[in-house]
Amino acid sequence: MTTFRFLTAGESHGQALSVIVEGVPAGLPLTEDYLARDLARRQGGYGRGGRMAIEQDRAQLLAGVRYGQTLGSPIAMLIQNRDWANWREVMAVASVETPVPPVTRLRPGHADLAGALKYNLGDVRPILERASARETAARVAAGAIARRLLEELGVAIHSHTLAIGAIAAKVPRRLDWGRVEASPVRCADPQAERAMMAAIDAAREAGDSLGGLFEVIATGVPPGLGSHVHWERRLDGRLAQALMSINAVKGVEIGDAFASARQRGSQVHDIFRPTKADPWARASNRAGGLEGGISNGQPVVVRAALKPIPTLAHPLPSADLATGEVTQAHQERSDVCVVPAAGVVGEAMVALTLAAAALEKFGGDHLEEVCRNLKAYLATTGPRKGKR
Ligand code: EPS
Repeated sequence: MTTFRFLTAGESHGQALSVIVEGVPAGLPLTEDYLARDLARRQGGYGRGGRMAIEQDRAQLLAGVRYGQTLGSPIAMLIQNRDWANWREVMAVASVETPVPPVTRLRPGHADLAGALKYNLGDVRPILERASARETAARVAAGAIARRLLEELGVAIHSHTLAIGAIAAKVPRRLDWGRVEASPVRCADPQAERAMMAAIDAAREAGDSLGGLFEVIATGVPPGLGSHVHWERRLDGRLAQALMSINAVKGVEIGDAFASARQRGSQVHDIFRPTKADPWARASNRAGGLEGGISNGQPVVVRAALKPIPTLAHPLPSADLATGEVTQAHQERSDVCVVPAAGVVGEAMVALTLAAAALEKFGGDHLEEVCRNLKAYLATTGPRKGKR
């Protein structure tokens, strides 16, 4: 059986990011323009730094697609780093006569120290280049392919900003995704949006950074993805890992997990309220569409908490990697707040996880086969009518 998987390569200021996505069924319509949409969404968001004015991310499809359709072979993509032109010496592939001075001032909160110790380095440059969230551009390109596949299966994935710093959004009952997409902070609440932008301005002025919370919602997810039978097949665990792997994410929540922990079972669990259209309809979705590590047919709802990014214009007290002496942390051009962009990356990671789980259940070599398998399965998901 082919497993749906992907692998990225690339340093933040190297020549390019590259991605290979494997296990995509043949016959899926796919274009570079489709991928460009999510890449542009990830580049946006109030609070980004100067780098985003340089980059114009576009994933070039190098292999695995012909005449606008996937072939079933591995798909290879390349995203050029425009900024590479300014980093040719620092990030030269071949050895150079006079290497640039090493970066030794450690940034608290960054991978600098742990990475340098682990890889036996006297320069944190090789660590920070790959630890950089630039890599998430490659994930978003891979995630767009997963999204394209999921669209064919009736699944839609959106995200929005719940909080930036101490500013929390009032989430309306019905989310207007058009409003979210038009919002500079990807927030559904106009009042919170203004306060969030002001908070970002204030942090920028103070040479500081801000974290926050985003939520990803996947609708149309069929029941039965993931499994209760082994810990690593549980879809909630797989989604948690996928989200936790996003740079700066330090917390993940499925549905209303943290609020539910403070309540009684009778207030938490989603009671059944059958309708004509759906015998398994629920009165609420506090479980975030997952029970027993399996999707239950309700929207999948996951949230992630980002710490404020650790590169600060007013650097924190730190230590020097070479001498161990107290110094100020390294300062590079950076972003002030990446929560809006992280939501788009979150969508990609959810898409990649759901696509893998969907292909495990409905997998086939061609899209038509996958759709046929899904349709046949859905025909069996009604009330059991005496079935044992
Ligand atoms: C990042 C630092 C900044 C960000 C970068 C992540 O880049 P630079 O050091 O070139 O100014 O803009 O994010 C991206 C380049 C991107 O595409 O998201 C970091 O240190 O993690």
